[in-house]
Amino acid sequence: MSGINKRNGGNDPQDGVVVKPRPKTKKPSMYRVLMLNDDYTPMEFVVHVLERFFGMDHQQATQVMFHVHQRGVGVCGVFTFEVAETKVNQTMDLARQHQHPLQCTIEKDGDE
Ligand code: TYC
Repeated sequence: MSGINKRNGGNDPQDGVVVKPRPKTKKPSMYRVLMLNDDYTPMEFVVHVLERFFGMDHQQATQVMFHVHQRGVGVCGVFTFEVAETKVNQTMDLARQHQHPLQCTIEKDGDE
């Protein structure tokens, strides 16, 4: 027998098998940012926030604002936790500066 490491006469069926490496990465959990309706925040302010912090065009932002106005709550977007948290803080800080009671919250996205 040639070779010092052959334990089975050089007949191991796994010899030469190339195993595809499985990347040990996980997709990050995703989080929805929800916007809540209230009776006082002006519609134009909500549209402005959706454009400025959530990257929507005017038409999208108007659609989402009306959805929230009519249904009470709506999704502004789905992000990793830190991004979601930043957008919520930016929104609520600006609302506070303008003395609007606008609220948004984060919830874990169901389907990952
Ligand atoms: N309901 C508000 C109004 O009639 C508008 C509004 C929409 C406020 C969406 C908050 O998340 C909101 N002025």
